[in-house]
Amino acid sequence: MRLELFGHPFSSYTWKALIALYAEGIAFTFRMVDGEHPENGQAVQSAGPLGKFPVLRDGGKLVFEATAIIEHLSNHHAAAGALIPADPDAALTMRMVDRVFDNYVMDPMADAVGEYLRDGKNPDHARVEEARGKLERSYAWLEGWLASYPQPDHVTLIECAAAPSLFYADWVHPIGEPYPRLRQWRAHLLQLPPVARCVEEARPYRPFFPLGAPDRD
Ligand SMILES: N[C@@H](CCC(=O)N[C@@H](CS)C(=O)NCC(=O)O)C(=O)O
Repeated sequence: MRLELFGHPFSSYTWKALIALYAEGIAFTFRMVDGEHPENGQAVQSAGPLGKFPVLRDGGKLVFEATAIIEHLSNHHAAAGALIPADPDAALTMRMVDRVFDNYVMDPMADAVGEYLRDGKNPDHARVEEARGKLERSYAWLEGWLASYPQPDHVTLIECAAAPSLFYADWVHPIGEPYPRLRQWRAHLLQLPPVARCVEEARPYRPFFPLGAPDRD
């Protein structure tokens, strides 16, 4: 049975799953989660506790959490070892870095965006500054980490996590000149075909970015 991915083209976590699907050439049907497709929203609500997307439907199984979706694709649909290495220690390191992108890049980015969604004219500036401070610390850590990251010639869990989180984080708190490796890697990631496809599919929704989308990327 054909896989189905429930999500939205402007959603960073949807990108994370889409990048893996595109990179591995896995056939699937995209199910848009929006007001015009309430049945898709219902499927998402039935999967996890907070009704977040993306959600993957594989036959009778619903998989939520973007990382778990990539683990599922790696186990059942992708080339062996492509998304996540078979070696347990290498896989552990990859999962650790995946957590860095979700917890310390995506989360503070989403916190800042959430403030503007809550009240675009009157965001809580202290909370926005706190989120920016966390992003700055993450950028500094990633700059050091990149010095020894052997950038693979294929997409792994790390590229799936890094591309959307750095794409949007840079819109919230630009990656500054002290981080040349991170700036270069973000540009490199955005040019990877599976990522470039997500960027283009999301482009029509840029006017909805609560802080205002910059005129680049
Ligand atoms: N931990 C989740 C986070 C997913 C998430 O935050 N998704 C956002 C879209 S990027 C969402 O569902 N937003 C709608 C909502 O929170 O109701 C994952 O890794 O998939």
